[in-house]
Amino acid sequence: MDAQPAELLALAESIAREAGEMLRDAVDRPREAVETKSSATDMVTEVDRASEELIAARLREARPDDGLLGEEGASVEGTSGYRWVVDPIDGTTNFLYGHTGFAVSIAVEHEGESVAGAVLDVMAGELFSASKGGGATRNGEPIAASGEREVSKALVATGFGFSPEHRGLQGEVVARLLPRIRDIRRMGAASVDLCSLACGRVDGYFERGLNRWDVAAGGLIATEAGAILGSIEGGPPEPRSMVGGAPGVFEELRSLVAEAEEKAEAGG
Ligand code: LIP
Repeated sequence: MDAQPAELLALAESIAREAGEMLRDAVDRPREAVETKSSATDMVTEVDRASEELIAARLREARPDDGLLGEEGASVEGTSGYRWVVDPIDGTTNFLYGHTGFAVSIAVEHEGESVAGAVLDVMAGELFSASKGGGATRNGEPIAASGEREVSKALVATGFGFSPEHRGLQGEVVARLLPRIRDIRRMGAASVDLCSLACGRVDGYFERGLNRWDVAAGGLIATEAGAILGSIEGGPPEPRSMVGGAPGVFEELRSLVAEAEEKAEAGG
């Protein structure tokens, strides 16, 4: 059944708040990883699973014909043309260590494109939201990407994958970029990085090796706030190759990242 983006967004926000309350309670209790996934440092907790179960149950109640893709295994085909894409805790390592900067990320796609999304930065109490064509907000107030126009003054967020063999190269890319930009921020959750880009807390962002659930909501929020997103190679953004920037720095930053990767891979 067709739905207005505003209705879908309200549902995403409401469920993100409820899941966020669960996480806020859980962060004050003993936490432990119950399983690792792609590597020994790619961890999952019972709270990741409980959060995804809660979100899936609320979505099933409200939109039983929609599809669902969740990081921790939730998967429903659906028949409505809408699919919900969920990261029940984005920044699981932050959550496990009691760091700030973990989030609930809930997006809904229509025919493969995000049409509404909400990211709740739990410890900051900041709910970032956007609907396609409707702009982006933080706690209901409009947000916009920064006006920075000089890459040398750009504050850039990034993240690293879990596979040891890739992390060395990713570290080399950062080392090559550092003299060319203001500074790097590694905050630990792609959705929070993208929302930071959306509200001008960073001027740029890049990362390789993400998944759809990491970027489905934050990517919409960033573009609705006026940021530009693309792939490091120069095409449209994709989870495996993501770069974003304020309009004044995007293309130069993308080019710098691509150049740094090429030199790092060549051992130059
Ligand atoms: C995280 C991403 C982050 C990346 C981390 C991790 P998770 O997702 O959001 O950008 O750098 O390594 O993959 O695993 O916490 O949901």
